[in-house]
Amino acid sequence: MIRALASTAILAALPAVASAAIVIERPEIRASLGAQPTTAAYLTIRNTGAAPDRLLGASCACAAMVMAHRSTTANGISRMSMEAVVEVPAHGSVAFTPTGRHLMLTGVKAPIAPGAKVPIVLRFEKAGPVTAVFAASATPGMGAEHQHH
Ligand SMILES: [Cu+2]
Repeated sequence: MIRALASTAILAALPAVASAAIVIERPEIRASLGAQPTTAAYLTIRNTGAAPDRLLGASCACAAMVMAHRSTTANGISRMSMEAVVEVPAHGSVAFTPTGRHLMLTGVKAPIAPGAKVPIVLRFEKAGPVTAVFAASATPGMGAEHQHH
């Protein structure tokens, strides 16, 4: 009860900025197998507004933690680093794909089956919380690796 009241107060305190400026495209989550405690999600964040915005965090009821990660490859060694803040330029977009940025879910509470619909809340500095429903695919990121413009 206290928790419900507190979150209502937080929502009410958010500035009434049009969250319509942020559009989530092609949300997709990699199905998790068995007791596998981590998985990844991919999407494109499009900012249709005239001002830049920033992704400050994400959360999912399905996992203990959701983080923005970036994979980079240097000298044949790939590594992952966490990005606390992801800039989304005005009239621009940021792609999370299997070869670059991704949302990393850790502490996944139950297996995510192919075809499942998983809501993830993305928290933006200006747009506030934006919920997108991620479709679970058994073949993660297929097609997303090829970016068409
Ligand atoms: Cu990662």
